[in-house]
Amino acid sequence: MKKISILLLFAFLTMIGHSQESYTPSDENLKNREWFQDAKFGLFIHWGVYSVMAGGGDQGIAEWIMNQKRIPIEQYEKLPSFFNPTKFDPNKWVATVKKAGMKYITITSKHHDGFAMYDSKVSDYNIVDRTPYGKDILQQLKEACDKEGIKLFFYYSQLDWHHPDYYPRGRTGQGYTGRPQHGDWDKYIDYMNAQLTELLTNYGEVGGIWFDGMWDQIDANWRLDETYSLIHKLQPGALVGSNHHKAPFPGEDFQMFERDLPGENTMGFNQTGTISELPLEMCETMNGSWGFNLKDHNYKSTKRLLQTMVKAAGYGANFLLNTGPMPNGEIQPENVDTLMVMGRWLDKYGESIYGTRKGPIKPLHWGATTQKGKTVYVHVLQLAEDNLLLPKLEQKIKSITFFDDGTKAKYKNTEFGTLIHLPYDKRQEVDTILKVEL
Ligand code: JFZ
Repeated sequence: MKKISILLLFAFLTMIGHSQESYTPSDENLKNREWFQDAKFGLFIHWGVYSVMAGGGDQGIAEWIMNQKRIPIEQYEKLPSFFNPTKFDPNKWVATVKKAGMKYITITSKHHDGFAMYDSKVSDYNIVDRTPYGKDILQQLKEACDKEGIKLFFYYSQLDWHHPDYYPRGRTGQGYTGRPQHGDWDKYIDYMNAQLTELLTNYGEVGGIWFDGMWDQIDANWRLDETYSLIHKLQPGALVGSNHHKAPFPGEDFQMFERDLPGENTMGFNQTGTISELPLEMCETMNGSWGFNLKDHNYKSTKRLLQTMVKAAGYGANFLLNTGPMPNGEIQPENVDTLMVMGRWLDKYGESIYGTRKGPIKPLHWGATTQKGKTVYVHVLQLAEDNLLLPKLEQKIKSITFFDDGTKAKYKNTEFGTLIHLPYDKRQEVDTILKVEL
């Protein structure tokens, strides 16, 4: 009997332990990568018990409030008892997402504060056990998503300011939490893998896992191999990505960029200039906060957000746009307005975004290009002159038309490229799109 169980254990370990260095994505995974690249636009949702604090009157704080205000665990643990989102309506969220032209949702299952927004059995620090609301948010959202064909991804923070075994501690969660100055790191990783197992077994087919927090101590023994193998074993189709701000590690299925276009580093996060061959995704906030912040009214214009989405598409990257729902469970009306404007734009111009890949010309100061088959979409976002010099394409141009009215554009081929005439009365405020047939 003992021998058999040891054998089984060994078989299990070798099964999950095989190195991600030699990871070959399953057919399903490859198919989902194509779906992901076609989808282009998703909603990022930062929602947790921190939403109750609404930033605490500080413009720059939201889901980080525990750490930034140095709130000890003992006090922070009161927040769940105030979390009662009576107006949460997952069908309404999903309807908004659909109207916005988004194809998927990525929601925080557990952020750095360690609080699980779902019915976790490996810890009672979760929404069902600790809030008056008492219901599993993820499960309700998944059901609403399934009805409407929206994919659901789970954000999961590897960094944890609550779990005592997250020790040694990293750059954050130090000194104020009231945790003992010792802990068993491996026990923490086991706990994390157990939570991931829940997320990948209790909610049907999951779009993928969006990791964050490794940057807290990048050199720790995260046992990534084991975690990534576990995910790929439980759901071979699920896409794994991580916000570690480095070139992708083996076992990851997409590469992400935080608040910057691929290759850019205006925020100081994306130290790697590497743009991998994997599917790409850029995440961005509508104001300056991820979680709900009562005082942050620094909303980006819809023009700016649409142009960022177009530029991202020009790099072949998805645009994951964030909202931080309010503690009552509703999405901020200002954010809904923004999403509706974007959705209307996509209703009209979606052909030039969905299902495309990066165009033959890398995004430049004037705009970006996307491509589908033999059609190149030239997105002119800003141009003072009434002529655009489109750098030389490898293939011969058959025709150039304005997307809006289908009329032919005048152009001539020069030794530097194609000079396209763009009269001012043909120009659009957000994006003047030309269809170039090859
Ligand atoms: C991370 C989270 O900390 C943040 O709360 C949010 O979820 C965002 C999408 O991802 O953002 C980071 C990650 C790393 C740093 C800063 C913000 N960093 O290394 O300084």
